[in-house]
Amino acid sequence: MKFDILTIFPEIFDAILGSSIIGRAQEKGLVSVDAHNIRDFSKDKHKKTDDYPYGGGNGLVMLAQPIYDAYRSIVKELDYKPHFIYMSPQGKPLDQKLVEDLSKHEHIILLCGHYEGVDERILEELVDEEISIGDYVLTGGELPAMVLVDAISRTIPGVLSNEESYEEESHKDGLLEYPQYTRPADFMGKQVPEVLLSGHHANITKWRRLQALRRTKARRPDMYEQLELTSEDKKLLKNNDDEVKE
Ligand code: 4FD
Repeated sequence: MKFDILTIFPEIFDAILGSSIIGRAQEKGLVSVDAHNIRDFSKDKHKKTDDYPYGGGNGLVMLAQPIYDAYRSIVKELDYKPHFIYMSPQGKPLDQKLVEDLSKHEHIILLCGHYEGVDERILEELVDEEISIGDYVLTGGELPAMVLVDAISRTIPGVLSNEESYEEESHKDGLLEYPQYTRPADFMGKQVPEVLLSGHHANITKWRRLQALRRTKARRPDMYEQLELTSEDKKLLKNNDDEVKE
């Protein structure tokens, strides 16, 4: 998976994505992340990348020309068109399903906007998809781009080790994760649930499923509504509806 990022702050990508799991994935050749400085493509003597909006108003708008030339420098030697994504609060909300769909692309270009956004003509000409990481506004699209790179990269086979595995985790089957415990069995007088120490694997599986169902119902009623409960799930909930805590 190849990511090319168009940004006015390329340094912050090297610092964050160069370390830890994504850094290791880059060394293994499973992922490559290249950040390109839009400012390098400015034709202005002051290397300007933005200007006042036509029609007036607050803030600045990013110029089309440096973004377009940065884009051309990436695609000029390619015989295909990479998937072009613009990170913006106006975009389609990101979820795990969208992450998995995006991971099917071999090559993604991410545009990070600033100020009041980007000249609309760039969006019409280049953008395949506008994506938002949530309903809040940040000072730039760089953090959202990093979120997207991280979320996509960890779905690529070989990026996560067995210990970190992508199987059986939050949002995979539309359920939140069950609670986890590790040593010691007693922490400040609080005990690990007995069933987890029992060694009875069928009971442990049932307990975890019940916890995941309850937690999803309590914290994410929107997700719970979308679930198709199996007859096993219904039995589990019915047999335990006396001891609800959450
Ligand atoms: N919620 C997000 C993306 C970008 C951003 C920007 C227009 C502001 C939040 C275009 C206005 C980009 C998000 C930069 N803030 N800020 O994904």
